Amino acid sequence: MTTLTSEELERRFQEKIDENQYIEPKDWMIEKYRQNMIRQISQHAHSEVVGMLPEGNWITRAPNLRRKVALLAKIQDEAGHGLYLYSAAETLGITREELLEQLHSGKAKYSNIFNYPTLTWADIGAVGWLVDGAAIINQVMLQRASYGPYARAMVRICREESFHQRQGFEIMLTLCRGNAEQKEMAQDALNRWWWPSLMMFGPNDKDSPHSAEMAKWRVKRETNDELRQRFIDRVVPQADFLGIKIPDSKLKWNETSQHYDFGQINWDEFYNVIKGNGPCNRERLKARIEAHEQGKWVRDAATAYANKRKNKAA
Ligand code: FAQ
Repeated sequence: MTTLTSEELERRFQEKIDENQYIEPKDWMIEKYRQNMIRQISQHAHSEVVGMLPEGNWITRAPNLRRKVALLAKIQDEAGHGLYLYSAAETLGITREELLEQLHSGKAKYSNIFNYPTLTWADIGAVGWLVDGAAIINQVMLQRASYGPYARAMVRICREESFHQRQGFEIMLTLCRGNAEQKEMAQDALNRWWWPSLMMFGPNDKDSPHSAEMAKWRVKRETNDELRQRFIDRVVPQADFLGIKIPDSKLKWNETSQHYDFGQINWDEFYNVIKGNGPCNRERLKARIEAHEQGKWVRDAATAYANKRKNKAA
């Protein structure tokens, strides 16, 4: 049996990626790739789970039964996304307990967007329309990410997110076709969610430390700025259709580039939020930790039941 040198293993690893083959859990991989996949997949999982909180806030106050059922279903989908993604991260050799510990201790990040409050029912429309809309644009790309379990999880997640996006847009449409006060609520939600949604794509390419490696490993097949631009180009006509105004005085169609030009993103706000100082960071982490503690009896019961079955089978 020939033993491959680490250079040879690295060369074969990169070749596989360049040929668009998936890297699977049992395959040899560069340690830095493994660590970065754990970072990204777990942050993504945490985002799905923390992302349930701002919407959960409105389940009891949804304006009618149909809205309540759709919102409940959407939030349950997000829980499911979190679970697929935690499972995908676990295939890289980290345990669920370690992943949760990283979230609860504040070591692991989750998306900036979930640190903003949902103040009115229109915010539920804006979250579906803009937040899920941004998530889909990023995740459609990730369906072709080089790590097999992550890419496959993305396929189902994208299908569900597209229902979420339409659910949000329909809420916005209903409000915009309603009375003046309802339309004002929709406009106010757009004003507050627009800029944080643009930040979801991450820093500008020139300030994105992980982009070069993630592109080389074909996790990122498009850059933060390219995806952000696609989102803007897609959403502006939708806002026009709704009859509400995107809060950016610099927003303008550019005939030459065939894209919308847009104003400066407040990156100080972004870094402040992801460092833990956004409007709701503390509240979100507190809610997650409490939910984890209150769920201990369920985990204990499931473990006791699994042990009982194992002992019976032995
Ligand atoms: N929020 O070098 P880059 C959803 C951090 S799912 C917080 O560009 P990268 C569904 C980044 O981690 C939404 N932190 O990093 C839903 C890094 O810090 P680190 C979640 C951010 O990884 C809807 C530093 O900045 N989606 O919404 C953010 O190459 C409604 C430098 O950045 C995903 O997680 C941010 N937005 O690119 C659920 C998608 N952006 O780790 C409920 C998967 C950057 O060194 C309700 N993730 N940072 O400490 C990705 O595609 C990438 O990780 C990016 C960032 C594009 C987010």
